[in-house]
Amino acid sequence: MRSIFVTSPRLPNLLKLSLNLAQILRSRQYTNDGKFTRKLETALQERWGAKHVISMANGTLPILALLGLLPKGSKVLTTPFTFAATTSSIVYSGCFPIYCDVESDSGVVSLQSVRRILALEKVDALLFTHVYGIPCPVDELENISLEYGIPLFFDAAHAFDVEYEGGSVLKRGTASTLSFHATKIFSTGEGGALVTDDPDIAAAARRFRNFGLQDGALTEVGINAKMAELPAALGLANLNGVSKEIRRRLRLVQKYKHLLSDTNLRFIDSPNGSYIPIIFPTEAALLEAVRDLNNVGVYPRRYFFPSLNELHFLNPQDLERSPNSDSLSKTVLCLPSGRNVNNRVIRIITKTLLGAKW
Ligand code: T4K
Repeated sequence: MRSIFVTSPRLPNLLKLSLNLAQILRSRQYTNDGKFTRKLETALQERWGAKHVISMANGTLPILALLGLLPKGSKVLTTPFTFAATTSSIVYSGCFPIYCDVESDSGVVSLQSVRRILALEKVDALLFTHVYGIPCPVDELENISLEYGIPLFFDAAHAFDVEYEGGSVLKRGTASTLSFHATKIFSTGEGGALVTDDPDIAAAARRFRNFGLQDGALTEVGINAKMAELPAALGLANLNGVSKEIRRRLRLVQKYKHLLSDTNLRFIDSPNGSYIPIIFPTEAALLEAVRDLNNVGVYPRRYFFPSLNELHFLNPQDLERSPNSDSLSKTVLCLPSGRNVNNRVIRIITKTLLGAKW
């Protein structure tokens, strides 16, 4: 069997992509707010009913753009069960991460933990991840954001097309960020975006991604975070297939669940199938299963390991421990969901898991 990785990108509409590429090459405009990046931004705005979608070169840059709005030294309440980019961006921006714990069954932020920390410490902003696309408790967090007068940012890297209370979850809070990396359900190769209804944040993000330039004049410190035309063209050729891809992945989950129903593995349900996470009873069981899967050429991934509060270079300031994040980071494994995962591959994976000695 060919190696099976945790994911693989869906192929774009090749005819559409070739036509897009030909246009870009003929126009000789490769970047700097070109036709295809603008077209992609408009398509995404319409898709989610969002006022502003600002494309960027990857999904880390929009987080940096938001944190750059805070004074240096700000304290940002966040969770340790997420990809390194969420916390690294806080540290990189000269701010301090303060961790609260997550829910034990989903990995999204625990409201009780947020409340406990806020009673102990003054924080300047909230940054929470919709882990595996599962919406955070958005309503309650918006109330907390209002009550404390602090911005609420969502790292929505996994939450493409996720709905919350009848609308896109990306429109909630002060702003959300997305990743369009090759491993995501919608991909531009590398890419990302900031989504907000706030015109001032949108304008600041546009200046941030273009060296701090506004209308040709340098107004502040910025960097180069622009998405180029080629990734935007790839995204536009991918966009029509995303809903189908989400449905395909959700069907895969049902098959995995069915074949593993007699085990004590617990599934975490991702609303858009961006990941297929399962929770093992112990870390030893997970490691055993990974070894057995690797032996048959299957490479699942430990998203997210370790719990980020354990990394000293990320300046952890734990006001309380994060037992649920610690436990999930040790016991969650994401199963393959890529295009090459067919019925035969699922049977091999589930048979291997069933046969493992854990
Ligand atoms: N916030 C959150 C919550 C995030 O999860 C992420 C990124 C970010 C922020 C930052 O967004 P970006 O700046 O990355 O846009 C991956 C991705 O690099 C990263 O985007 C993602 N989250 C993270 C969870 O996972 P790796 O190190 O696991 O990727 P890699 O290269 O090992 O790829 C995994 C598998 O995917 C490979 O075994 C094969 C397959 N693959 C990979 C690539 C790159 C392909 O089939 N094609 C490809 O081009 O980090």
